[in-house]
Amino acid sequence: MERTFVIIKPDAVQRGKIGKIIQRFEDKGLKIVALKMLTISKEQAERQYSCHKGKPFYPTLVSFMTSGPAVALCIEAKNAISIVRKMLGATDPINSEPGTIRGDFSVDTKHNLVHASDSKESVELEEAIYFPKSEIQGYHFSLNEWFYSEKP
Ligand code: 3AN
Repeated sequence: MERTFVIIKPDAVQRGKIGKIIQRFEDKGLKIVALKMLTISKEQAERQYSCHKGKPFYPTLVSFMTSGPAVALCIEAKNAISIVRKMLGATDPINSEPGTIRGDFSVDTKHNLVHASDSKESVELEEAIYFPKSEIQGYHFSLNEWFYSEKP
């Protein structure tokens, strides 16, 4: 089973989209295994976006991510990383398809509502910034077998 990490960003919180975004994940059949609201610290944002350090948009990105409360989630499912990235849509809303979260709700790359890890390595790195292992729930999703089979 694969896990991914998601942040509902401060713009989505301010715009009252927390419920709508989480609803999409639940409707898809993804299992939420950790969830919390927090104001991201400068140190957390800098660690998360260390790969963008030095880029022109980096300072704005860090100040935006720390500008107000956000919601962090860990999500588990078969192929969770790719599926959630697809549900988000492209980084630049000019290219994000209608039907995706960014495609439906955003017009600007800086205010694109939601972040999700793009690889197993980034899940490990990002999850550790926001969630101690003790905050990630292991539980059986009783409807799992109606969404997919673990068998080949
Ligand atoms: P994604 O969030 O789709 O993985 P990344 O990792 O390339 O995209 O960028 C991280 C965040 O940095 C984006 N979500 C967006 O908020 C911001 N960002 C990326 N590229 C730009 C850009 N050219 N101008 C402004 N902000 C950007």
